[in-house]
Amino acid sequence: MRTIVLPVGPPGAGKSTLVNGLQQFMTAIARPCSVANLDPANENIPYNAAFDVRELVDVDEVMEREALGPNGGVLWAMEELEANLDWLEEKLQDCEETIILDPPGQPELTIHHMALPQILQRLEKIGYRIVVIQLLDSVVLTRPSLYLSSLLICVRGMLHLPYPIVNVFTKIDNLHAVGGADLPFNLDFYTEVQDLNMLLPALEAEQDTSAGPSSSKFHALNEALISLVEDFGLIGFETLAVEDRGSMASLLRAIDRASGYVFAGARGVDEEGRTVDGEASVWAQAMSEQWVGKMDVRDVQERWIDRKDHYDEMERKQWEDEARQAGALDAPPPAATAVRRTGGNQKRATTQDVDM
Ligand SMILES: Nc1nc2c(ncn2[C@@H]2O[C@H](COP(=O)(O)OP(=O)(O)OP(=O)(O)O)[C@@H](O)[C@H]2O)c(=O)[nH]1
Ligand SMILES: [Mg+2]
Repeated sequence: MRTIVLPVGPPGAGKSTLVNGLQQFMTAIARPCSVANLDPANENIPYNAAFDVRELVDVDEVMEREALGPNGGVLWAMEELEANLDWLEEKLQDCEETIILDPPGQPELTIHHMALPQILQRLEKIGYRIVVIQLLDSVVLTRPSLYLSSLLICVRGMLHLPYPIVNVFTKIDNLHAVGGADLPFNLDFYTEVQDLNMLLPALEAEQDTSAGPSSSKFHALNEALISLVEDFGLIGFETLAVEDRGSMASLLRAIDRASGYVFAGARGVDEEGRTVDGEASVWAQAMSEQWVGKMDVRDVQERWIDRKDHYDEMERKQWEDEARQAGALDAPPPAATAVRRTGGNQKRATTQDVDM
């Protein structure tokens, strides 16, 4: 069955970057995919687009004609796309089995505006399987109120776009730089949406600072929101550092699970991950069925938060090594060692339990 993968999320969450990353990654593992731009205001498209909504609608012309601002212009343009679904269907017909779309970031589209749900409904009706990827910048983890509102965005998104969904905290490689080292809980607390009541003291402390003495009225609201999210049973989050191959592989696995895509076999890849028409790349083999693929969130924490500098340095040395093997450098590389750490939910203090 043909699958449409649709990353959604606020402006700047990383949709276009992910679309580009998926195209590069899937090309590297010899898996056919098409990507297309659905954002009429997208001026810098980093990927190779199979089609582009700007062929259908010019947002500047819409703004001028309808006397709209940039936001209204994009929403209007999405309505024009909805009114021209035959155009979209025709374009999709020429695409590969997996199609990744890059939509605009207007929050209205995933909250109450009807163009996107109507478009997806029609595509589902004619046989496409839809998978939504809800992207949120991992900076939201650094403030309890941002984290809670992000959970509400996810819940709202699931109601508006009722398809299999993969929730993702993006830019995890940037989290350390924006305060990730000071999080009161380990990463799995946030990705697995564990006992949210534990957030209450930090939430109230934050509200005391920003809203003053009247903030006590928020107590009941906080509790109600937390119980709403918990009752809804939000399943959890993947993490993504788009330039990290392990992270991309792990996310692609999650997307495949959500879409029911059976990897290999039907893709013309033998047991060794060797494609029918070419040599197997390392990643084609790595992504073959034998590979477990899912990144443990504790490893993600280790890599991107607790020991980021150490791993960055290790990776730099690996690249140096690869460059040397390719004949571009002279001196021998220093030894690199893999590390992994185990532990529970409580925030782990430092790096002492690392196996070196
Ligand atoms: N460090 C880091 N930066 C990222 C990552 N993903 C995206 N970014 C950066 O985040 C910024 C916004 O990314 P985009 O992909 O343009 O975001 P978008 O969701 O498409 O934004 P709109 O199209 O405006 O809605 C860019 O500067 C990206 O380089 C990531 O995994 N790590
Ligand atoms: Mg974009």
